[in-house]
Amino acid sequence: MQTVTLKVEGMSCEHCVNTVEGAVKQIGASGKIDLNAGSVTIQFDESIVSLDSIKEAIEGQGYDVVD
Ligand SMILES: [Cu+2]
Repeated sequence: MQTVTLKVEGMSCEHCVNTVEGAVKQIGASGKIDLNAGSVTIQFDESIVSLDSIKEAIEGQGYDVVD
């Protein structure tokens, strides 16, 4: 299990939290969002899902993954 914290721009409210968490969950990872920090801490199993696909899932919802 890997844990990675990503900076994500554009999250501003509880709706964003649900959207991003849902997108991450849908591809088999779990994400915890810190709105104040603008970050998402992701836990995932590399054999199931790649970090790239997690970033794509978040960006697919209209948010920018900065790093
Ligand atoms: Cu929002």
